Amino acid sequence: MEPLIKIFEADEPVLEKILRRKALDQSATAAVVAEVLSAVRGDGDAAVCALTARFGGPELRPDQLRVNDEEIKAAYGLVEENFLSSLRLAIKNITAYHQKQQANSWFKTDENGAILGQLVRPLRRVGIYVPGGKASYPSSVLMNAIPAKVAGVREIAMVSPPASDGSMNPYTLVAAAEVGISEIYKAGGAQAVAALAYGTASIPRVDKITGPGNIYVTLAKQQVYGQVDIDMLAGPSEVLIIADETADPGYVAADLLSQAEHDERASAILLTPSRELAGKVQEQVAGQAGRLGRYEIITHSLADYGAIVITGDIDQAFDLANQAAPEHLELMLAEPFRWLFKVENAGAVFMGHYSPEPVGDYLAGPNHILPTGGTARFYSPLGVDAFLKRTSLIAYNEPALEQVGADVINLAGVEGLSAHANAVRIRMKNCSKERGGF
Ligand code: HSO
Ligand code: ZN
Repeated sequence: MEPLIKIFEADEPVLEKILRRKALDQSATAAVVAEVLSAVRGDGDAAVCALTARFGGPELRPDQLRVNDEEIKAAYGLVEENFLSSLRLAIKNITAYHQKQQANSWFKTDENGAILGQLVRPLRRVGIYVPGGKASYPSSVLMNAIPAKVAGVREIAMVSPPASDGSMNPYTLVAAAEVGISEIYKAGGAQAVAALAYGTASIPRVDKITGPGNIYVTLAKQQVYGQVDIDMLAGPSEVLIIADETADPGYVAADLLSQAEHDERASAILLTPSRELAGKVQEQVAGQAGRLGRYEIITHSLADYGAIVITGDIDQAFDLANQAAPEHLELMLAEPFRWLFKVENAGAVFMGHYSPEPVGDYLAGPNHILPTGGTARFYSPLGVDAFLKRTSLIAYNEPALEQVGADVINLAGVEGLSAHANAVRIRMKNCSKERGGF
């Protein structure tokens, strides 16, 4: 029988496919998404409701799209007390972490008295997408909403797909209420993204859409980008572990499995120079997997996107990891801080033997909305900055303008823009205002 997770040598060409997952051809899905977007753009709420029903959701009237206060109150009655206390601990830690990301406006005056500065302002209104159905994650409510709140966003509209009976996941509703979100809509998929981007009678449009979703959601975000801003294009989750012989094979296997259970297309990779560890992890994966609830998903994802790779040394492991640019990078090494300088591309790094990735998924504090599919080469985790924008400030006075006027006029002259030159010349002392500055 094939092992659940295979062992490879670092130079095997097949690894290329696993380490650098290519995006699937999505043109057919993109065409469906484009139709959905244009339907919502044209018909607003009516299209949102019709599409919700067409894709297996409930029959809703436009006035039922928004979750009402009674539904939120009822949700509190459906969740356990220990969920609430764990959620509140997560909110506390995630808020404290993101508060450290707050950026301030600044001003500086130079020797001529010119003041330069940068105003930092929150976006006014954002939309957060929270998956429902098979992947319903209240934790993602916190990870979207808390940085937005810390940034000072005034209006947060949350969308999440309703169950087929029209109800919403109570844990998701309670998580939203706990972080102060009261504007929640029963809408999911590309139609929800379209409503947020273009606006409908019931769902006013937003300035930015954040949060992960399925492929329809991701492609919809891609297509509305420019109309609104988006955070990133998120794909299936990934973990890449670099381990030496000090790692506990049971821990390594458990962490690989914790990521593989997310999705058939999730990826879980171990890079290690220790052949002995590799063999033991392979055994542990087999031993632990059978006891897990999502065994089917795990076997698929490990077969296609799982690997244990024997590297020549730890340096080679870091080279491969930087090429893969994983969403989550775990360093199960004797001295992880000694190796940290090697990390170039990763969404989040988990250090040592007691930082399993799920602790970061839920409540350590950093965001779990992270770049996937190699995009950690250029994207950062979702954070407060995603909900802020900058406005530049220039405040010259007369002596400051005198000082640089000739240089502006020179540069404008080269560009053939005489009106630009004149806007400066007209203000300069040695230049007659009556003559309009020329
Ligand atoms: N590991 C996922 C986030 C998550 N895990 C939510 C559990 N719930 C992507 O970073
Ligand atoms: Zn997770």
